[in-house]
Amino acid sequence: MSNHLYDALFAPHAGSDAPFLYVSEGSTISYSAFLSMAAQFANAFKALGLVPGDRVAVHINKSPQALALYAGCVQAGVIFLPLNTAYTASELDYFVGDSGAALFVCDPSEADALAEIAREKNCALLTLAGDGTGTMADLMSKQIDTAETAHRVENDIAALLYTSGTTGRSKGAMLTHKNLSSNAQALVDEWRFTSGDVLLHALPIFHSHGLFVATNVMLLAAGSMIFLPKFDVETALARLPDATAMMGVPTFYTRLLDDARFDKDMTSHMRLFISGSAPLLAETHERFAERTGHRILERYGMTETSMNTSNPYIGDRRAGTVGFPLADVEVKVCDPVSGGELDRNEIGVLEVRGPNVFKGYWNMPEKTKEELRPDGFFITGDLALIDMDGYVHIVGRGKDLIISGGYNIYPKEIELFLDDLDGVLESAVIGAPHPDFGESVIAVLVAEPNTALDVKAIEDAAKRDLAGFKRPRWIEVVDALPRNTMGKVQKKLLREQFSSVFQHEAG
Ligand code: MLC
Ligand code: AMP
Repeated sequence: MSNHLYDALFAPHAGSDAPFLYVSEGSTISYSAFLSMAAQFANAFKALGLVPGDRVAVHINKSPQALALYAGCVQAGVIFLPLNTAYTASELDYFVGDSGAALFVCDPSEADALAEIAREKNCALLTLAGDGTGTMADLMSKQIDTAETAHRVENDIAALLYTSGTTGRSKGAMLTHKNLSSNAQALVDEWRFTSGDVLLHALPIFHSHGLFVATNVMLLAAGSMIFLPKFDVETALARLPDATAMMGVPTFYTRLLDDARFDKDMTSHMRLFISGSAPLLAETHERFAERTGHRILERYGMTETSMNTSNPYIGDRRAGTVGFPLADVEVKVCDPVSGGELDRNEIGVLEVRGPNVFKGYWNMPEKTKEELRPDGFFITGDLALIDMDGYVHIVGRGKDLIISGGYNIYPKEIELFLDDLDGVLESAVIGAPHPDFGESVIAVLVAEPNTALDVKAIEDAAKRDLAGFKRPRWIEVVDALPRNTMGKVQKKLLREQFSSVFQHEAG
């Protein structure tokens, strides 16, 4: 049976003994071994009674098995829903409930804490640890290693990726088989990936960057990946000599530059360094070029669209720009009020259209309508201009968003959480420049009348309920929030006031 994404990314590797994943030194997983694991997962889903279109939520550590579980979902036609490993139980409760997941796969260490959520949501709970053990692993190991591939067409949903929203409620972006296959193809072509490439893969695999940009591209190119559980400078430096390319968020590159061993000699064999998910400072781009002789190739994308633009592989990679639209992707800069297209060099909201643009938000037709125009253009919420040479510059955000180390944080979500705490009258959450994470989170709080705020209790509550990267790293208690004549909190003033609080934090 035909399955659009499986046929594009996985089926061509049947019977191939070529290396796919270099796990630790000396341990390699071939393409055929990987496909066998995927088929066992697909059979395990069937054994659990899952049918195409069901959602499988996963909250597990990065491992070859975790990646094979994604492949198994595609083969079985079930929708893959990966979740940030930093999420706490109270955050997970929403995703499992909203998606109506039929199966929730978590790390064994958290199975007890999540059992109640699974029971309430009427969803099966199985476990998979980073070392490949757990009840999901037990079930899959009992299955045969070939599976029937479920019939899926271009417009069927392959994955549901939650992205936070300005209203504080996360939205599940529905990504279709065609969204993912077309974007992988455009990137392989643009970046010239081939079966000779070895990608240093140190990104998490629960987001678009590590899962789709990195993994799907390498699958399509039939290349291989040095598959690291997470990014750390020591391991990256040790494994870099075996790689030809690397993808990362800007924090990866600033951390590497902070290490004197990272120099021309260490990188002379590399073909390509790619950056995205957050703005790469022009200064970092230049420092990198000076130190290594390589110009980092910066690209721009979003969960809802996968990748939209890229600096050129051949040609001028310009610092501070995100390059040109990818093949088949249209971009335009529009007036935020009228929606009319603006001229070159004028700043407005970036809109994109193409086969990469998602199908809409899960169970949120109204939200979908607000952001996806009837003619197919998606309103990104990013402020941009297109210069006279056609390069796109992301110059700011129309949406209230903080990006810390490549993770998005929507202030509204944190404000709703803080406002609910004892003694807090109101709060404003802002981002400030951070030398390691690019930006980091500040909470400005106002206490209820005649109340002394217990900041330690607030920190403890944040630790319990919020993923680590979302927690305010600086809390300030003030008498009142600055407001304009309309009563709106003037975050710009707060950003100015607290702009240097992280200045001296080490990377
Ligand atoms: C971890 N911590 C962070 C953080 N990551 N704090 C702020 N911002 C972050 N990004 C906190 C933890 O909660 C913990 O806090 C402490 O730092 C140490 O945790 P760690 O796991 O050891 O951190 P570290 O390994 O240093 O992680 C930093 C990082 C990682 C930059 C390597 O965050 C990372 O891999 N980021 C990549 C994000 C990414 O893939 N984004 C793509 C999104 S897709 P405490 O208090 O508990 O000690 C997308 C579309 C597109 O945006 O265009 O690509
Ligand atoms: P996410 O919601 O995690 O998909 O994050 C997408 C957002 O990250 C975009 O809307 C941009 O604001 C930002 N982003 C991604 N890549 C870049 C980049 N190269 N430069 C600036 N911002 C970026």
